[in-house]
Amino acid sequence: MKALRYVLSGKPGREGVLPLAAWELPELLEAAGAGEEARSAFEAGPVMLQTGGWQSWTAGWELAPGETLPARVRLIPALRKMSAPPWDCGRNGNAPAASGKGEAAGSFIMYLRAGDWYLALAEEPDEALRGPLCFFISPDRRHIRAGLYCPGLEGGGAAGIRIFLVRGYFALKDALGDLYRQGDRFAALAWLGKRPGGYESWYNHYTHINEDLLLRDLDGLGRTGNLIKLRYLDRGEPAVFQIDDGWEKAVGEWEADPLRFPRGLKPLAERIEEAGLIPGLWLAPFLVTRKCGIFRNRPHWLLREQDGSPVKAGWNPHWDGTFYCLDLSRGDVLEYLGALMEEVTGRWGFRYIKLDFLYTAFFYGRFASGGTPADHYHRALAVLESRSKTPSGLPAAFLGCGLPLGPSFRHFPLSRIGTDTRETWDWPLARFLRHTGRPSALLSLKDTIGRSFLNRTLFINDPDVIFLRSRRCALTGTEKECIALVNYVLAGQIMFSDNPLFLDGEDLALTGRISALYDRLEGDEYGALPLEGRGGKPSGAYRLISRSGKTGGIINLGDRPWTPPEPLPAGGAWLLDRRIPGSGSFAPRSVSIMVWD
Ligand code: 9PG
Repeated sequence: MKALRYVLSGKPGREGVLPLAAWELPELLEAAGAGEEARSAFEAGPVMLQTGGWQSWTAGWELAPGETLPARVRLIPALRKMSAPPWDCGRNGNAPAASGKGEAAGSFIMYLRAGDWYLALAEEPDEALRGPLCFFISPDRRHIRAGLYCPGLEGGGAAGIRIFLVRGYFALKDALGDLYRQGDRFAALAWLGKRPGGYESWYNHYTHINEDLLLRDLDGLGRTGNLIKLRYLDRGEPAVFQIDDGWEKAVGEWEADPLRFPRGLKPLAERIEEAGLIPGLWLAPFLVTRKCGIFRNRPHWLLREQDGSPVKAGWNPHWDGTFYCLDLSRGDVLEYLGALMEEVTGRWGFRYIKLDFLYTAFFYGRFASGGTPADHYHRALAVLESRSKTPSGLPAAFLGCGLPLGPSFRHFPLSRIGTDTRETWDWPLARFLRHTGRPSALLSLKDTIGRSFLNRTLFINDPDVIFLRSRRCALTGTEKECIALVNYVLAGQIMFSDNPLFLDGEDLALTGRISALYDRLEGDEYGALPLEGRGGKPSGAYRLISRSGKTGGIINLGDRPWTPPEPLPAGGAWLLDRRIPGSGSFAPRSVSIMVWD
């Protein structure tokens, strides 16, 4: 493993990026100590690229040779701010960009893969974090530049990059696990159980929540044969009941909406505790919308562009469109954040806090006290995390979401690693807009697979929820099964957002079957590797592998049946067989699993 260290000097250039290094692929292979076999694998190709991804909702899957992500979204440019890195967004979302034409943008940990060889470039974990680190990879994957996103840097500090070559998916996980291990990074979350999980309100009600509805859901969880009852409540495992977006007066005004929650949230948190669950709450602490009091009464708290207009942080149809972010360099803003957490955890008693839209801290603007976004982010998180005890002295856990992965892995070992899922396979309108961070079951699965190498090495990966319901859900049984199993084997948290009282006989039968499969699959570690289709193009199918080698299979996310060029190794028995009867092809949008004992 080669360690490179850069002392930071000079001023960051265009879009806030300070150039660090540029290499040709053979130089990197050399630095990583590649032998003849690895070199020829990269020479022969195809070379797949994992960009690492800037934040939870940035595309996290491997890109094929020449493949790039759209440089623009259509119609609503601010949407791009919710997936592309700030150094590639410009002021409105669409360009200018630090990436050159056709270059793919990476961040934090990236790798190039040729067959089972992984050439990885990873941010040095022990350096003072001034970054994030950004990578720019040419379409032919032979030219790679590295830089540090640090607009406002006045000099000082250092950055480091580790370069290494490993063979095999699990060797990659082990190398990263060793590199980023700081004691047992997940020990503090042990009280959430072996696999954190539970109920959240988002996909059941979206923003349309109120006290009665949530109490009905809470009560329902204990009364039907739903997944949370089967796997958590009946087994004495801790389970979360998390209230998502919709409880607040406005995004940026974190008081309970008096019409929906006339008694406030404290009584609700108490009821959740009484029911034996862990009360959880969603917050986007760095955001402001036009509807919130801060926007009107404390306009000086908003981060602003040089011309004084508020920095756009994204666009959300559930709120009032464009939203903005706070100036985290201000002492009074940090005090506000501290007081907010004091309220939520210290007084109301929530102890599973979903902190969302954290990437917004990295937009650059006229910071009141200078400095870089990273400086202010780490300080703001320290404030949020310091108020993390309930009135009875219990610790709170945080779930990071929409979070920049590199700057956050130390703070949020439990984090979302992909886009939002959806109760439809994809979302054609958002796809038309070219929004790669769109809510979509398909994209969420691609992220869960693509970022599985981070699961239990850097994060307990939250893949977003699974669906087992048929009401208000357009997913087929095979699709639901595929999501439920992929999320289980390749990520680390299982959340559920169905109405427990509206599950019909078929839903409960599916639930029972999935739970039994979970039992069978427990205790091993899994990965999934993209399979090539015709002409080296991605086929949409993946080979499922396990560390023990005893379990494997095929995940087919494609819309067509997929025929493997060669059969799975002989001697196995199907645990789940989704081949199309009479043909050797795997059904579209399905997972099939085989075991070899
Ligand atoms: C609440 C939601 C849920 C969800 C979060 C986050 O890019 N987008 O269009 C986009 C829409 C919604 C969104 C993220 C991105 O959802 O991930 O779990 O908490 O906020 O508003």
